[in-house]
Amino acid sequence: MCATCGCGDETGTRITVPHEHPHDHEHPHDHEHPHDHEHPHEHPHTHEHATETETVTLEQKVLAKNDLTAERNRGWLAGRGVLALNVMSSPGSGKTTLLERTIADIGGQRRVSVVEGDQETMLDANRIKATGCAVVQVNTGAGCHLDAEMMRDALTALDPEPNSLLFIENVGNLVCPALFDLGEKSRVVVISVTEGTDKPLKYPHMFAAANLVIVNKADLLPYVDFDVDLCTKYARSVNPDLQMITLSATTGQGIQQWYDWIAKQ
Ligand SMILES: Nc1nc2c(ncn2[C@@H]2O[C@H](COP(=O)(O)OP(=O)(O)OP(=O)(O)O)[C@@H](O)[C@H]2O)c(=O)[nH]1
Ligand SMILES: [Zn+2]
Ligand SMILES: [Zn+2]
Ligand SMILES: [Zn+2]
Ligand SMILES: [Zn+2]
Repeated sequence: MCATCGCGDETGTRITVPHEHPHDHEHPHDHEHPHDHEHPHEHPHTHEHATETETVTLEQKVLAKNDLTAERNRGWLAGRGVLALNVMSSPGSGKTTLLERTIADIGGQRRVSVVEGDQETMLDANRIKATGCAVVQVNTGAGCHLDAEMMRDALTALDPEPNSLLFIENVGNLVCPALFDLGEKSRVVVISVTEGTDKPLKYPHMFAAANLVIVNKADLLPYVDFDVDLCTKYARSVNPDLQMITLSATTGQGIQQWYDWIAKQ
């Protein structure tokens, strides 16, 4: 677990048992039933929440430092005319597969390089390397996201060519990566049709911070219960400006929309 973003820290955890009787907080029932509510309610108490306060302060400091480094990265990239796209998703939704095909299809027209993020292994970097593209792998160990310092070090190691295209494949995780600006131009979230229509509602921060959502594995739509229109509606309920593209990284159906989107960035 990662100490910086507070995952694994239980102070912010809420446990709510859904129950059937909508009430206005008067609780005039005579039985005892301890429960938590989704909505904020008063609980006047006199003890200090020292630990919570410290955690919040530390998190704010970490994020402020991250954002400063991210701005430096952004300047560094802009100075070279490098277009950086941060690609995020849950594990296995198809980020590396999409990048492999993208490099094969448009790598001839424009230089491409890749920063690969994973907790362990060089597997993804090796897959990208096999396409002939420059790549660095960032292994985060216990960490669940890339941060701006990792990005800075990766950029130094990669040294992308002026006016090239840089893909950042973030660690497979729909939660923490949303918090960390890396200095990228745009954020792309990949979800696949096997994950369920409700992902944008369950991981709203990720979708709120995105510029584009790719619904991948469209070739599997006939076999799974996934509603693209409803997913689009959910995604736009957390971020009305979201662009949505449905495609298949393996068959290539719909993929031209992705290349058109990149060309417009
Ligand atoms: N049917 C189908 N399978 C796909 C598609 N894209 C990827 N896959 C498969 O999904 C699996 C995971 O794909 P990856 O590209 O490794 O996923 P990833 O998002 O890079 O995974 P992590 O790096 O572990 O987060 C592989 O077995 C792919 O072949 C697609 O469009 N259709
Ligand atoms: Zn985490
Ligand atoms: Zn009640
Ligand atoms: Zn991958
Ligand atoms: Zn984290």
